[in-house]
Amino acid sequence: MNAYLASVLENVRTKHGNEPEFVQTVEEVFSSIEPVIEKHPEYEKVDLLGRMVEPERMFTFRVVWCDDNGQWHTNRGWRCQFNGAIGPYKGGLRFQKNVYEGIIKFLGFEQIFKNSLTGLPIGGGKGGSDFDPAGKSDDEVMRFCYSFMNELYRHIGSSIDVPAGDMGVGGREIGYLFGAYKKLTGVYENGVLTGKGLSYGGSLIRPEATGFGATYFLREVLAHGGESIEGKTFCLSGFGNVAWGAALKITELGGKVLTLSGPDGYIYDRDGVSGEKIDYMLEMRASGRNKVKDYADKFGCDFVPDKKPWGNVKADIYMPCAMQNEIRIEDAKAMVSLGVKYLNEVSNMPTTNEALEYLQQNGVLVAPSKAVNAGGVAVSGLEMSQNSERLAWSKEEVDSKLQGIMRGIHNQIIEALDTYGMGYNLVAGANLAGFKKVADAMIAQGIN
Ligand code: 2IT
Repeated sequence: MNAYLASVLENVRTKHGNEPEFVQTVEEVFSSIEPVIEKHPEYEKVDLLGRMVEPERMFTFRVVWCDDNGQWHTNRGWRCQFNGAIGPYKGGLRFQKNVYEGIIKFLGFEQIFKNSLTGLPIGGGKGGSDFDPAGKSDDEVMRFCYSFMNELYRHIGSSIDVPAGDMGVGGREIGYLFGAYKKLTGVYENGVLTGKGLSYGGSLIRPEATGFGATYFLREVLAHGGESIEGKTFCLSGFGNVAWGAALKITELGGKVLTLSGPDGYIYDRDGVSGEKIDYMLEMRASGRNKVKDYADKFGCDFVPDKKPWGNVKADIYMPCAMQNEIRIEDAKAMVSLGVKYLNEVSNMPTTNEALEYLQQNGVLVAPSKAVNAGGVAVSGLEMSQNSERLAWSKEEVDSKLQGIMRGIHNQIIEALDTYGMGYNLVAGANLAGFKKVADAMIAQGIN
């Protein structure tokens, strides 16, 4: 490996040993960008890579809230403003029990390159809390969100940092966060958050965007090999907003979704998840029970407890839509034995680096999450544009822009691979293309 690249990586490993997810994502990006670093020896003198792995700023804050029984609780909140070279920081907020600095940093780092790939002027950021939304009442969620914003409001703005949702943060939470921001600042600045409801500046297609975008990207990948979604079978994990959007678009384009999963296990529906069964995913999510078994009970299909579909169910295409590191080396081996040909990563970093390497070496075509799931943040970028122009685009307009953006990402990847004389390695191409634009902007702006 290039000596400069290796030394920065070694530094990251030493410094962030207690943040394995962050180290993992840096290793993944750095494993691809060697050709561009070799071509640009001037990067070392200005320590471009050392700068890139250090967030511009990151803060931690106390979030105190009161539950319905009058008991007070203290959680921790974070916002990481990782890289603002190409636009205001942009990225979601994750509310989940297991959130800590390493998760926020890994998501923030991924977000830099993902946002760059969209072609829109948005920098990379991420935030969240170790607040556990499971089983909380609406009122409790509202009090938590107001308290969270009580600190966050001083750090964000439509030209500064624009948070959105991620796991545990959906339309309801964004509504409360927006209400709190407006109350605290006295300004109706609707471009300060995205993923808003339609009645106060949200964009059509934003709820569907991540799943739709992932399916549009896959369509480009399949077309590149002369294939299509029609008639293909799919394994999905998760049953949240992202899996819902993907299931809608896959079925519309003639594919068949065989599985969904939850923390309790996975369902295997041989007839395919379609029609009212897709609508039911929203009901299951809204119930707050967080159990995918409810689907099997309602529609009478198989339920396998405590497992994921990976390596257990044969399908043409795997699309993880749940969380990081859900596909590990043993799953990768089982996938290859089953003859799965495509892994279209939807959730952020769903595959461990070891599993990723194994899959690529054994003929599985992997489309990386920073390209595949970029449709979500891209439509957030479109929401920002609509807010700043004080207008609202139709469903058709947003959807056609989203399709254009996903096609554009695939084209950029191909271009980067051509530039460096590489084959159809989507992981490398996405990293090379995403990185180069941010690098150029940082160099152009000098000491930053
Ligand atoms: O991971 C992601 O790209 C998101 N959670 C969406 C971020 C956004 O700003 O819409």
